[in-house]
Amino acid sequence: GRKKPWSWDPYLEDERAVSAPLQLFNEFQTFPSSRNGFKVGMRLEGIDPLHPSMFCVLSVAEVIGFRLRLHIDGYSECYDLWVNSDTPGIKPAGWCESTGHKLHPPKGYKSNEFSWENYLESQNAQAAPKNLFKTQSSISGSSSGFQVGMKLEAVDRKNPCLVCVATVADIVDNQFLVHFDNWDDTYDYWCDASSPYIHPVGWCQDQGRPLTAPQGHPNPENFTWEEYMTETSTCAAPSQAFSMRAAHGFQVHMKLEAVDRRNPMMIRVATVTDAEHYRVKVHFDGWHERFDFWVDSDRPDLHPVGWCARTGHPLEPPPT
Ligand code: MLZ
Repeated sequence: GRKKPWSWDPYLEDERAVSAPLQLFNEFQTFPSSRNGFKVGMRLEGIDPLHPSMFCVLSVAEVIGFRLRLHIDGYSECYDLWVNSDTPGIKPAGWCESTGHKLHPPKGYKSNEFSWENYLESQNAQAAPKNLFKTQSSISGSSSGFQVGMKLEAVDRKNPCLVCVATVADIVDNQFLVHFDNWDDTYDYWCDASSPYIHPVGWCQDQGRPLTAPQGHPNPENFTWEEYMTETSTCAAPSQAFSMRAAHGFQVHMKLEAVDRRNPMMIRVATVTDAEHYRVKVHFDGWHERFDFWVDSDRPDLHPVGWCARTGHPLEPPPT
């Protein structure tokens, strides 16, 4: 006979499981209020995830439901990235120029010889219309207090036991780019004032924790902020600007839909199997525990039960 398609309701009943309540998800995780209007071939600008300080020329390579596969023009497909169509990391063609950001041109073009007009013509392509991009809901002053060049102490997300000397390197809407002094941009990350990974100057000292000095500092053991900020003529981000968010409310056993990081085209049936203040451990139902992973609870690749059905994306049921 024909197999009934998999669906959440009977599964939750059989498993005696609960779905993670909607209010635990943020605006980039919950059911979207807009449609995905992007079409394959459209061009746009956006952040290169491997170099978060760089804005690149992107093209829409695939559209599935609310999600997009983006290709970095001129580079290998292995750098393609999947995003939700409301990600703040993508901007319309011309955004860099109008906001004073450097646009990294497609491979083979020099920065000074790239123009959107000529490029679109040569590619016989269309720029993604501006109205397809989510406009920042919050007033763009909500990174208030943070300014480019200000210093802070930040967790190195690639080496999470290190808190390091860092600088606000860029600000877009209510997000800012954390850069580690004298390191390359592969450690950079975007966050907002409520991130639990950033602290004001002096935090490590107050906490009795070691602070990692800038790379190449002549005397890292005896680093002092006062000397360093004098030498570099910089100032500290004001401590009132930091507004660490409350811990998430996810609990063990709650069900959700999560992007498979090994194959980010797929969204799978998943369960929270452990939790910390700002992270959850995600297990893919029916898969071996070795595929479990810890992730920040606010990542836009975690979604409430029903998100795939609502947005027209396939959901991978547990293997039987
Ligand atoms: N083991 C690494 C640490 C890098 C830390 C960078 N922090 C911003 C290395 O030395 O490459």
